[in-house]
Amino acid sequence: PRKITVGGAQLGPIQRAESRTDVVRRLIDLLEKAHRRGCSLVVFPELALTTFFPRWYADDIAEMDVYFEREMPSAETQPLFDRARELGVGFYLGYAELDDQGGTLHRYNTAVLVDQTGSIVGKYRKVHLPGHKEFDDSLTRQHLEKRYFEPGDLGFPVWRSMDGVMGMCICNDRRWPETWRSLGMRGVELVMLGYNTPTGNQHGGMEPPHQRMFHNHLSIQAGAYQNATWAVAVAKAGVEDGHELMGGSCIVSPQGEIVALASTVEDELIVADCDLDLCNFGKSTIFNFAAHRRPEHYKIITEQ
Ligand code: ING
Repeated sequence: PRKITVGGAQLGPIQRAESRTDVVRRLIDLLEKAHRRGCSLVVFPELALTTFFPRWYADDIAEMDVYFEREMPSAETQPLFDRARELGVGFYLGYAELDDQGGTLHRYNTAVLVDQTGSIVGKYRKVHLPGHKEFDDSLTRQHLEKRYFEPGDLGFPVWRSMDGVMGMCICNDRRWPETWRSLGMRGVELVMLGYNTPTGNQHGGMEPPHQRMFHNHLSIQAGAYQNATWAVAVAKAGVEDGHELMGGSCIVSPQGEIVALASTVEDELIVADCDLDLCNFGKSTIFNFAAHRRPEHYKIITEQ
């Protein structure tokens, strides 16, 4: 069987004042712990190098470029790549990407997949950006990803790596079935994703905490089950400068069952042995797309 031991490296809060160097130290500690527990792949959260800055408004978005990476690896993140290569552990890393395309700056909410040799196998840019673009004073909390990021322009690719078909998405993407099915159509066997999910809503209300966690796991379990794929979903959690993010990092099997679950809102490693061949059952029976899908009736899904 094609077994891969995967770690979900949940991060506790990153305060606005915290340096990348301090954060990279935390990432390396989690990576080394994962290696000690037999992992050959580790998933870090969305925007894993900085605080969740889209909660803050800046008139000139260039003010937020301090939270972006112009290159990956950068000087601050090189130690993580070096240590991962030494230990032979691949990883998913979420970060804010500043891409200079011939003098024009483009900003994306990005994740990279790095293999056990420390080289970048693939890049994904978040497609579903939640929230709003302008300051909205009717809200108790801002969520300005549409202000600081462009929608991803790379689609939902998969990469053959680590003896399987690997896919990535980011945070809000997990709530959209289109994300999972796009990856499923490409034969994905393990979807990695990081998230930063505020607990309070933007209208001052607090959904019952169990409801927010329920929707998180519901989305991931459904996506995994309906596309017969493993899913590793990893939070940045805890209170960042007074703003709370939920935890609930989990590893979900191709049958949609949670096989590993975080119990804290701090730096915490969860681990599971993922047998990629467990995907074969769903892909060859209930979710045998070639045998059962009727795309002639689905056109509406791609309409505006
Ligand atoms: N965060 C949230 C998420 O999709 C959100 C936005 C929060 C949507 C609560 C719905 C409910 O998990 C990001 N960064 O996408």
